[in-house]
Amino acid sequence: MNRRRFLGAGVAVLGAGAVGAFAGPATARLLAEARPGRLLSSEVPLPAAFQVPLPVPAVLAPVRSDATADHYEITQQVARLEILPGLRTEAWTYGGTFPGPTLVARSGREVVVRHRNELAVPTVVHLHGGHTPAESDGYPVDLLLPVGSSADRSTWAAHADHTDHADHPTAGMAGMAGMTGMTGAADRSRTVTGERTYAYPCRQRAATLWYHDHRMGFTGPAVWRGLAGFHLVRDEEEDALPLPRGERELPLMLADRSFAADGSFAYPAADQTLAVPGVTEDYMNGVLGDVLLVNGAPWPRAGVDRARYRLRVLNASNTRLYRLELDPQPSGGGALVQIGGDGGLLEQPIAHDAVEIAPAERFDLVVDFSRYPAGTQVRLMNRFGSGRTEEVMRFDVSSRPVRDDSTVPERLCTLERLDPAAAVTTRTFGFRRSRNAGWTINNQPYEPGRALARPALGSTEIWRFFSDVHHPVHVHLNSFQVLSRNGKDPGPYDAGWKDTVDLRPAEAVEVLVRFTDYAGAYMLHCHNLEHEDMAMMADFVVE
Ligand SMILES: [Cu+2]
Repeated sequence: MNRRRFLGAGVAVLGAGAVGAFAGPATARLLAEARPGRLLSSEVPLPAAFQVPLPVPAVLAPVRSDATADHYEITQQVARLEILPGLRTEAWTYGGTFPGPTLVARSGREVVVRHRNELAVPTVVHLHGGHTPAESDGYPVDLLLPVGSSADRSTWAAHADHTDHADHPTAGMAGMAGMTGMTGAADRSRTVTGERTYAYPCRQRAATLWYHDHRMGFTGPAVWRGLAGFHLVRDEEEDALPLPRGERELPLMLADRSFAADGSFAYPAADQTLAVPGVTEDYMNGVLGDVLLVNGAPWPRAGVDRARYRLRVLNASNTRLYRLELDPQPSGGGALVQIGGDGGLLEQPIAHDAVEIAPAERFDLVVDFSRYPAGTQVRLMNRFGSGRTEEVMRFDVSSRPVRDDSTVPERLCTLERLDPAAAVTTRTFGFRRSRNAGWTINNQPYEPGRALARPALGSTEIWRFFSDVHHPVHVHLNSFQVLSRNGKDPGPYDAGWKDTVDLRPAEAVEVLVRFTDYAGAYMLHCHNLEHEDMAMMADFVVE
């Protein structure tokens, strides 16, 4: 698609938007409560809640291991899954399942994943939260073209292109190397056909990461159709803690989806052939599904012992924000004991009654079900939802006598605190809808190769993000620490190392980030996937 068409789409949306681009103070107050997205209703009857057991994604076995690395292979393929009972849904999957298989990595041991693309569309794999060299980070035009599609590269290139060069046969790939601001470090000749090997050195602490599609302009529909999975990193520091483990450690991928009459995933793409990025006007502020899936199952239930469980909660929804709360609450409250966030363990646990989680954020929570009488049915609620979207899943507390040796120590680890005085500069990034260019950062729609920042390798900077409406802001390469929210202390969900921070309407959040180990072109972007696809991304180049 060319720039003219893209801008045209943006203008049409602005005309229809209920939310103004530059809201005044009164509007801003109204927006402070508003959450993004529009509900897309399914065309099939929704199943009753708590009927299907909670699935746990299988852990992928390496195809081989050597002294320094574990090697994996994943085939991206269409699979017909039974997500709603009695219906078949064609999904785009990693390895035939949704979520994809869970990779379990050891800190300091390299993970090498060979992805083979047997889908009908190009893909890009991003390891979210990974501390990854640029060439394996999933830069959004580093396409992995479908197997056997080499003769047709120019078609895919045009699909990925938001620029004026769409009529040029190499647009979207190597052709972008000629664009303004392109550096040698961001050589855009990394499109390949059939297979790509991503290498993750994994020089990072234990944390809940996830991998998902990141193709420019099409991340929303690709993730919606199923391209997401867990990637856990473990280390000795965490292993030494007496946390719940084994069957009492559950990854929970939250994702809302909608279904068409034939059981397929419904998604309001501007162009159902996915030749043009973005969604129809009504869904410019994001797509909300009316079916809540946990690990790919609608409103599942899980039998639990009267014991502590570690719940690694990931919000893999395109747009939906959740306020998670247990119902009933155990007497005394504080049921959701947060032990970690996006970037791994917190220094000390934080007991929450409720946890607010924006797209792409992770909360590592310990829940002690022995605080409930045997037989209690404990619902995980989403207090930001209504009707069917207010319920997420249910835990059924068993009556069988069990042993639980786990505890949550008062001190979980020693966290390095980044020092604001060490910051060499402060940069400001405004996340706003622009009058003439869709969703933008500093009024600029995304253009590969145009860097909005060039931090020096090894340096620490303060990045200040501000918003018009809700934007969950994600920075690649390094985790950050939240310094302030609206000039005040960080909020209750900002603790520890994070890689995604939720900006509420008309907020300013300052984070401290240190750029380590790898030079090259990386991204910062909104993780509302519809905003991301409609150009709310920017490059930064570490040099
Ligand atoms: Cu956004």
